[in-house]
Amino acid sequence: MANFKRYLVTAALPYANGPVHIGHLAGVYVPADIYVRYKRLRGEDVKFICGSDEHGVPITLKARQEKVSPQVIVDRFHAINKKAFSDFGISFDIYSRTSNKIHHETASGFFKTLYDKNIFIEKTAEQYYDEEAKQFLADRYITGTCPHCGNENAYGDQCEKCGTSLSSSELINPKSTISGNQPVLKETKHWYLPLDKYEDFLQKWILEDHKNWKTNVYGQCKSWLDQGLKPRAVSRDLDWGVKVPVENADGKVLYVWFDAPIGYISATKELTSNWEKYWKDKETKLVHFIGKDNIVFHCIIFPTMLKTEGSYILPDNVPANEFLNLEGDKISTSRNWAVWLHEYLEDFEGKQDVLRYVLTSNAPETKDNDFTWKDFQNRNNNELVAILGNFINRTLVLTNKYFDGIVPEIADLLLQDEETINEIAEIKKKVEFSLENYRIRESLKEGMNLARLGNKYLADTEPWKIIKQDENRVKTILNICLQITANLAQILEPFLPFTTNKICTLLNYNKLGWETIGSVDLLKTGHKIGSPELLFSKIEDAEVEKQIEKLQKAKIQNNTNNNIQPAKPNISFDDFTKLDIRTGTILEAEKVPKTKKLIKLKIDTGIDNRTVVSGIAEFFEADKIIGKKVSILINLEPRKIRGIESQGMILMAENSEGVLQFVSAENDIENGSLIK
Ligand code: B3M
Ligand code: ZN
Repeated sequence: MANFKRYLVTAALPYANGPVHIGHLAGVYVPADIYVRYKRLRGEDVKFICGSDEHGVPITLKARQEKVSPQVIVDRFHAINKKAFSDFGISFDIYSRTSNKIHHETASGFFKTLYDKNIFIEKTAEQYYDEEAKQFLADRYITGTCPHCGNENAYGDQCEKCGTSLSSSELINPKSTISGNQPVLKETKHWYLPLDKYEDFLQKWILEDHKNWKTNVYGQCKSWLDQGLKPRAVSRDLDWGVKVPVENADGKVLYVWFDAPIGYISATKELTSNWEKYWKDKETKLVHFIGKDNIVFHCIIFPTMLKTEGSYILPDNVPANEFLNLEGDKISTSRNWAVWLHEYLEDFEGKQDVLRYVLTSNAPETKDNDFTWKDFQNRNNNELVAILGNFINRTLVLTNKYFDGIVPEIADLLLQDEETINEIAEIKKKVEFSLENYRIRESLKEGMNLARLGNKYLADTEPWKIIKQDENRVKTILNICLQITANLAQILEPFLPFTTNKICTLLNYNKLGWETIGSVDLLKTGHKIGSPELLFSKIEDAEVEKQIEKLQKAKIQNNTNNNIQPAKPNISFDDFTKLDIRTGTILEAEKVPKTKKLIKLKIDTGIDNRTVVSGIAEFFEADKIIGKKVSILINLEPRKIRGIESQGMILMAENSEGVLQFVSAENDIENGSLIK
């Protein structure tokens, strides 16, 4: 492993179109902060970079919704998020923003360098255009059906359901998100980064030289490279963003994913005049903390940009996390299904470390994980209160009670004491190993084992039982407990900085640094500690129930407002009368083999018995629906589905969650009755 002189750690720049939520925290900001705090505690030279991503369609769409300028939106959320991060103890060295002048200059300078080196392909191609809004429809300005999974609400740049990255020309039934209209194709010129030309370099750099990357990251890169890379447009027809700095480029800005990662560079420039040392010296270790949806941009596109520019270093690691769900459902800003950081900080004042602890213990490092309020309560009550808080409180109470808060001296060390002391150094090694390998969840668990060790030592030695007969023995025991407490104040600092500061205050102690962990001479004999105070308090049922109710309300509101499909365009009466819909009964039903969704039905339509193949198997078991009354469209052109001719279509109602139900007449009306 190379030896690095300094660290440049970046955390994905959140879009300033909404507040930060627990999914962002668990995936990116908490692990990054832990890593950085650990490196600082080791005395390393570290810069921790972040800021708001203020360009791109997510911002302009939000501005359009609210009928305000994009600047109003980014000003609002930049302020909210900057404050929330800081109040939560995320210790960025700088939280910048991409609407800054320094960023516009840096990003356009970067583009210009590549342009002058003839890296880009300049190409005119047809793109979707909204004639009513008079605008080209980039990225999220266009939705349609995903060609891979059939999701009808896929965006022009990505399908959120199956995760595939798309280009708008692939969408089936494209629709403008601005007007709802069907767009037309129109020619426009753009600059493309020819990723295909750098495949060999990327193959080697990632697949051979970075086999140590997390499996989820390595796997995604491999699958991109295996599929073959294509040139990618790095400009857009928009009026919000960094202007394309070449002639004849009116109305064109840099693609947000071109300028945003350059934001890491601009922020470093803003932070220090020494910025080049961090970006251009091979002895700097560059680490990007991101969520899994950002992998391709940080592992393939940005490195290609850096490489072609020529003077920059490339990331040493990109420890991307998977996603955190909330109470069994995908976190969603638009559906308001989230726990917002700024709201948490209000509702749980002074409990930053509880959330930091829960999100780390349950971090989605190797797979998606679920946050539940019940688990939050349990981890607080059964781990922070019962293990960590309990050990430290007992140590401080007993020291005050028996020795007036003065650190007693060690008399003789028994084997039991020595084993306990040795264990501290072992734990330090394990925490270090996990942190160096970005296994943050595991490292917290190891760190908490020190508190477990303390509790076990107290339970085994029972000082309260022997204080009368053997005060000297109790002195030794409490000295060791106090040393464990001081060690905890250091080893847990990256994870629980608010708590470890409190522990230091209670001990009347200043942290000495990572290397001293393992020592049992952190608190000198005769040192006076403060009086005990509880570090954590129990979280009651009522508190978490309130949060669950809050979520439930959001869900109800959503179902009534947002998720119901908008009305389709009007049709003529004649169009309607062409439909022949009848009442019928299901006579037979069997699952179509080797399919997930299909059931083959035999329907009595009143005029005949016919076969219909229906995509309802996810919602119904075949043998349970025999005898059901249904409505059936009988004059739909027959078509072959999996080799079976389907002669009609059963009408189904789909609710906002995608759950299907049969549409059938209320009374026992005879089969073949016309529905009109
Ligand atoms: N703003 C995407 C996101 O928030 C984007 C990250 C930019 S990092 C350079 O998921
Ligand atoms: Zn899809």
